[in-house]
Amino acid sequence: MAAKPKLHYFDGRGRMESVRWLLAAAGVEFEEVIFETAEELQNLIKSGKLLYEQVPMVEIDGMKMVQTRAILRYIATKYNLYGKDLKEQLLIDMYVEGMRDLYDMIMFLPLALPEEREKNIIFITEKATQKFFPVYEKVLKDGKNYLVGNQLSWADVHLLELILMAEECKSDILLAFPKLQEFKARVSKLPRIQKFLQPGSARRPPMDDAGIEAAKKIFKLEKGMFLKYSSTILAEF
Ligand code: GSN
Repeated sequence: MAAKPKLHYFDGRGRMESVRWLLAAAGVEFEEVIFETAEELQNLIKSGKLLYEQVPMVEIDGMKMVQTRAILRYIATKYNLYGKDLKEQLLIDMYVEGMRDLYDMIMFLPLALPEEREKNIIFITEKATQKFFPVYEKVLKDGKNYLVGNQLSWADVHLLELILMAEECKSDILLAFPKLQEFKARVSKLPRIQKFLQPGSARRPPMDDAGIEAAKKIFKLEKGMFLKYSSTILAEF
């Protein structure tokens, strides 16, 4: 039997959470090697196992994979969640890349300066409801159960993860999106996903203050780092 994939990361969502989601949706059991301190991360870097001295890193099929999207694409392809042909793969990429733009804004939100947080939530909510969610609502309007090819793909798994994250920012964010509400209910009931959504799974909760402080120390994140990113985004206003 092939060894279980081994996920190297800290004990939080971050960039690894989508990998956890996709493996769970594929029905693949995995192990996690969690580091808790900057020193442990430095030791992993010193071991030479990280191509860019960065995590997420996933050991799978004898490889040490890095770069989140590359990892996700490999898993999606291997477990038949990446469409049936090149055109379906392109659509999946187009949807996932759009989702990623919104996802990254939400992922960095805990790093916002306290005085910037509300402004960032308003910005994220506007982008979600005016730019991104209408795209997926429209795709699902044609009586489709899934975004691409009428079968579950990486794009669906990522969309559900994103919807749940966006709802943590604003609980009624799907109010004007009936198809996305149906999609959320339907995909949440798929047995593997349902299992992942149960307590006790590898799914991580939103970061609390202690978790944020721990992540800042591990990755030596700068104070106000989010502001640097978001000020570029906010310049669009
Ligand atoms: O998507 C990716 O995996 C890469 N393009 C980015 C990975 C990354 O930025 N990793 C950071 C941690 S933030 N989230 O996971 C990282 O490993 N920083 C450590 C360092 O010393 O740079």
